[in-house]
Amino acid sequence: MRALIVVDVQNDFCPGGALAVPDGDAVVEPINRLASQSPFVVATRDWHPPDHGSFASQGGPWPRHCVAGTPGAELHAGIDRGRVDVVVDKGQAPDREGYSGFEGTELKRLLRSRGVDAVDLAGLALDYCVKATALDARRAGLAVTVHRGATRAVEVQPGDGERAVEELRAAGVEVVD
Ligand code: VGL
Ligand code: ZN
Repeated sequence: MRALIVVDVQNDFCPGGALAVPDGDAVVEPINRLASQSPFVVATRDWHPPDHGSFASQGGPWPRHCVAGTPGAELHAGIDRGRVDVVVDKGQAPDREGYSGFEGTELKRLLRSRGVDAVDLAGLALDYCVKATALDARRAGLAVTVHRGATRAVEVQPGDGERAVEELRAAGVEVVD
């Protein structure tokens, strides 16, 4: 059984958002296509407390983003919510990065309980939360396919997206267009 994991397609990661990923909203249409062909769809949300340790105000690397309950933390309005079976919120512990959808969540148990043995991944950002979620999915023993055209990278450093792809492939993740 396959599942699609849609990673963090939230307003704050899209153009105009607090931590906009270049061209971030371009993932919406390909994700809706993937979701329409997927028997089970999970959407993760970065869902931080207002004093999250990753925020610059707390000495972290990022501007304040995806504060739980704010409009910036909502899924992009273009995502077909009717296709999303479960929303998993992550990044809630103030002192942990929480990039991976598996970190501090029920995601592994959820997939197990549905008999999922293979996951398709898409969303934002390729070089952070998509990568971390894909690597944890491999560690959980799942077959993992990342749909690169349905992701975008932050690229704090130019080339981070390409390096993420290499790291994923080295870990046994299939990366397709
Ligand atoms: C993310 C930076 C900070 C992501 C989340 O979703 O890739 N990146 N928090
Ligand atoms: Zn975050």
